[in-house]
Amino acid sequence: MSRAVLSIGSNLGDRLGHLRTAVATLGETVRVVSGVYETPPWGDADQPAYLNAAVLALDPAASARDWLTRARAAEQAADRVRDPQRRFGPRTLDVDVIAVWDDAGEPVLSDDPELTLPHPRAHLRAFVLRPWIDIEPHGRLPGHGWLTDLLNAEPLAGDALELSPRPDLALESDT
Ligand code: PH2
Ligand code: MG
Ligand code: MG
Repeated sequence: MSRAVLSIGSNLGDRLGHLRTAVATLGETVRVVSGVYETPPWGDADQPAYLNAAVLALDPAASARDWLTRARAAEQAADRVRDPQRRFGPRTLDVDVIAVWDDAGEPVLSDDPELTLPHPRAHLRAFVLRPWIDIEPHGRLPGHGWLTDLLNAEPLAGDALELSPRPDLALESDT
């Protein structure tokens, strides 16, 4: 299982610095990094705006679980503190495994509650799909279809208009 799309987001402290920590922690697996978007908070309005981006990572040896382990390691590196009372609340760094493909290019499907694949809410989140389109313009979300179709149709089309590209905030991989 070798290819993963990860969504990264931050809305506390040094937001860009935390996204950079994510890319640095994922290290050599990182192949492409999207642009950075400023996005209104989804799910819980009473929190600061997020910076969001997406990462395409490759590692022929990695299982789907390995991507989750790496995502958590990156969150730890940004001193993420989880608030069990506020599932969609503010965070220094969130790294979500959105989709994984195996060596044959087939999407990995999982209904494990700890790692559901594809991510069960990705098709509802413009802040996930818009950065992903940057790095895979012809990408598909397994089970849902073309990324561009999802983003351009309701219910996401309105949300997509509220995302602001931040070309002044570049996220480059050092690797
Ligand atoms: N993440 C959340 C909750 N709400 N809103 C935006 N704009 N971006 C996020 O990454 C985000 C959110 C929980 O993971
Ligand atoms: Mg998340
Ligand atoms: Mg998360």
